[in-house]
Amino acid sequence: MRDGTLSLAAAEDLARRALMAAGATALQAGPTALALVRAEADGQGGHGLSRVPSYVGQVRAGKVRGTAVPDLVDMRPGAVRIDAGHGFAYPAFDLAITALAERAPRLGIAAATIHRSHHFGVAGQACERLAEQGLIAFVWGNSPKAMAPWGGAQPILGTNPIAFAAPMAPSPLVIDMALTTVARGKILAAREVGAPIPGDWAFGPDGAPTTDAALALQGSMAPAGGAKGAALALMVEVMSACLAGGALGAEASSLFDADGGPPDLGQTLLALDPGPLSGDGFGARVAALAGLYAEMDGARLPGTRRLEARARAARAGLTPNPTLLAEIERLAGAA
Ligand code: PYC
Repeated sequence: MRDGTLSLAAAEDLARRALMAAGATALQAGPTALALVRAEADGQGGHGLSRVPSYVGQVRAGKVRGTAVPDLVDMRPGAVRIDAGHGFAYPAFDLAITALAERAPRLGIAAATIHRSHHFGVAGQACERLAEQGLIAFVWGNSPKAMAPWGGAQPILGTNPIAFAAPMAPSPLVIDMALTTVARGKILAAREVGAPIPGDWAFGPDGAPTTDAALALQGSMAPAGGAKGAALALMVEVMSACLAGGALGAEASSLFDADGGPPDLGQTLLALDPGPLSGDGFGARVAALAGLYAEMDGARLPGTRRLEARARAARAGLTPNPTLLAEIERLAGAA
């Protein structure tokens, strides 16, 4: 380490050791540390190393079962159901990705649901890994309540991210979005410094738009795209909690603290082989579409900034906030 800068391998090792010191097995800690470091490298700090202290607290409290072994049940040739066992989501995602990468090319299409699950971080990561293997992928996952239905005032829907990826040269096209206008972390940060928030980020407890961060945190997050975002969040709830058999966002415990029982969230992955469905023309059509973006001044394909951040992190390493780094080192027994 130099000036608080860590290589990606060192950051992964540190996060893994912090999780294992709390009681997580290598099977749980390994994929979790890797996913957090990938998120951090991709510029998604809210799903990155900042999660280590709260993950550690949840393992210590038993809210996350650090010894869980995800279990896959074959329901149909193209349908698998995975029990994450109240462990971290990432080992269950590894199992799902391996199963879909084998089944979708053979069957044309395959799906996996994950239940008794937890925070799954950057939704696009799983889709990207499937797209790297030549598959189109979708992921839907619910999260604890943060957003009211359109017209209502009480939050019952989560941020409910949806992600999509497709094979494309030189890197897969990845589209990944939570369905709130902004991440809750931005409102927390505004409250910390007593700053107002833009009027389209959140509603107060009375359902009216607010610029007061403290009121917003007692109310609900604004859906991205108004009524359409709220409707998409409902779709995600059906595709994840209902389809996988998990807790609704309205029922799930927080992903940030060690209070309450396991959040019991659900996630669904769908993989399609574009070859047979497109008469083998998919790659050429996607290249033509990407070409239209490349020719237009100012047009940016989704994911461009993510790839730039990733390349920078691979070259220069990660420089986490010094207080956070000291805390993770303490948790890992390295300081
Ligand atoms: O991006 O909001 C999000 C999210 C919630 C759970 C996993 N990702």
